[in-house]
Amino acid sequence: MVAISKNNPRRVTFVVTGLLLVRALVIAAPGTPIIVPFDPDGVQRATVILDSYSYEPKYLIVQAGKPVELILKSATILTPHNFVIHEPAAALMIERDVGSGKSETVRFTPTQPGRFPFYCDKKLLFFKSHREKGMEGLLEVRE
Ligand SMILES: [Cu+2]
Repeated sequence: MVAISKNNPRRVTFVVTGLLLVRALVIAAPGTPIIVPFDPDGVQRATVILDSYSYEPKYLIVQAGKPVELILKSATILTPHNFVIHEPAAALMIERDVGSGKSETVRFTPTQPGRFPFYCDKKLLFFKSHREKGMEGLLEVRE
């Protein structure tokens, strides 16, 4: 009989492969898309909850050429997070820190249609970044 220990390399490989598969599925299907509604002032406004390590909602759809306002609310007690979109080709450059328990508001007007990832690039020492732990989402800009 073969004893199964946590250090069994085949078992570890199996678990790692499984985790990579789950991660691939999560990225392919980033959750139910939320079409960000227009407020009477003409701004597409949504609240996004930042937690360790997630955004909720994590898939936002907005219209190009109209202002967007995202209220970023931290649900954490200790861990600071941020909200980053780094898309220079689409003139979409956002980087906002959100302290634990704090709220921040970002405003921007996306001009180019496309699908742009947003993520938290915080990272503690040699640990994985928050993005690598799953803290990312998708902004889809439609014409
Ligand atoms: Cu974070």
